Amino acid sequence: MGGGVTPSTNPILTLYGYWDNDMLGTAVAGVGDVTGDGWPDAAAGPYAVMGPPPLDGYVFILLGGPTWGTVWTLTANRFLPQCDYPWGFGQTLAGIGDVNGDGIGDLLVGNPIDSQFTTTHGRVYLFFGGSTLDGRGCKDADLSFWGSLASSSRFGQSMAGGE
Ligand SMILES: [Ca+2]
Ligand SMILES: [Ca+2]
Repeated sequence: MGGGVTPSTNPILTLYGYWDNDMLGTAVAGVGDVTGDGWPDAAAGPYAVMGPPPLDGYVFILLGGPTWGTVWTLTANRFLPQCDYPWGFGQTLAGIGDVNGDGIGDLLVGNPIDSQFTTTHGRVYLFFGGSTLDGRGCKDADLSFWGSLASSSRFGQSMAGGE
């Protein structure tokens, strides 16, 4: 017999996907403090979403600290500018530390199946963290990057961050 920890049968928090069969949990990551309150946060995303409008792909951000259990949402919407192929938004995630120097951690959200230019080139969105992160959409990303349009590169299929 090894180990001294008995797995809990009562999870602290259970999240369910926004739509049936969206496979929430395809991406799960500790992302550092992206809300700016000093407590580390976590994030989860689905595999792919083809829900009824207005919400397509999404990311749930689970706030750490005293507000544990609070969930913020980043969304993608096929009818908004820059969101023409939103279904894989949130398929990959990474907290990347504070890349813009404002003292708050920042977040990458991948959509490796973005195909709006006919190939599955993929796209990665950068969101600067902070108190206004909740409710932002892919059109509100601070920066975004496409993979090569010449091939099905699936840019953003794998991402890693650091502090
Ligand atoms: Ca936080
Ligand atoms: Ca920052």
